Amino acid sequence: MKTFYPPQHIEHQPPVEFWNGRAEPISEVAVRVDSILHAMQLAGMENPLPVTQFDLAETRSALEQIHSRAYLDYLDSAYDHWVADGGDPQGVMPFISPGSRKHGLPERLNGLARPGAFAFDMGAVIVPGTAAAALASAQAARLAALEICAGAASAYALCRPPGHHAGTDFYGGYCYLNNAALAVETLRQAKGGALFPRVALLDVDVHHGNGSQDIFYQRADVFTISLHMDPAFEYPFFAGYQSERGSLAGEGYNSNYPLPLGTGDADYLTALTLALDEIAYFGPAACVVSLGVDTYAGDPIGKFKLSSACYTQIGKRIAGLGLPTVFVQEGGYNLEYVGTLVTDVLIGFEVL
Ligand code: OKP
Ligand code: ZN
Repeated sequence: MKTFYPPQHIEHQPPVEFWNGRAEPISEVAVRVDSILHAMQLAGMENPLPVTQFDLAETRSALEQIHSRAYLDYLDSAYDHWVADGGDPQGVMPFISPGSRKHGLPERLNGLARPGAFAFDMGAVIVPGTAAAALASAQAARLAALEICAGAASAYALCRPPGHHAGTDFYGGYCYLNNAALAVETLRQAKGGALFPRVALLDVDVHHGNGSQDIFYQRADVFTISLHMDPAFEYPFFAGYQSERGSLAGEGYNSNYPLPLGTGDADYLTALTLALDEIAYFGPAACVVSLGVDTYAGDPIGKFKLSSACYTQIGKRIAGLGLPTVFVQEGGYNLEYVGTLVTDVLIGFEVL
């Protein structure tokens, strides 16, 4: 399958994140991409295509279908405003939140305060290269989706930074632009909506895809479904519960599978099978997979216990849907194994 990746990701290397009140080194590091590229090469997969020149205006207008303009403008200018108003040049991070939301946003918001209007945590630091990297990462997902529109059975976007925690107008958890949502929306827009009238977005990252859920929460044409660590115990805490089923027209078109910390292969695959049954019942014409491999037992931040043998199975079962599928990279932080776990899923899918 064709693979797209954004070489610009290398300019995005935030120095630190805050977690539990402590400054910690960031798990979402640039060498994750090298691990994946290396494993793909070892597995003899098609050469990944770098996303270099693309039409920024076109990508921006596609992104406006899933993010608010105010948020996209913020992301573009956050670093400059932050530094101009006295913020630490190491990177942009919220240190104040609006508290009461009764007054809307002020007309002119100080560059130091702006992050508080959009960031939901202190884990997605903005450095000078972040906006361009996020844009190229989103473009990789868009190109993978366009492959499917052109008739391919599958495509893979090796996205960095990841995207599933980015919502309509919020960001966090290493995510700035929602790459998978952009892939979904690209499929939906193809041929005036006629090519893929319904699309499923399956999120197998160990963390709940709160951004993806937010973007499609009121829509019936996109079924969002996520398997993840029970948010009562783990990040992102505020969303990912079973009771979140979608609202208005989207009621019934969001489905969450919070699973206990320590979940292993058997219980995971059982839940995945239920999720795939729900997707089949929805009857989509295509599927986008938010592919996180931080479910692995050896992952430094995920708290599931999947064995490395499970990933081929995951790929095979997803292939069982028989749908054109876009894989979009999310998490996976074991630098030694992230590459093979990802290629196991992709190869499992291809050689069903
Ligand atoms: C992003 B993705 C531990 C930091 C944990 C929050 C998790 C962000 C996950 N040192 N940071 O993989 O869903
Ligand atoms: Zn994750």
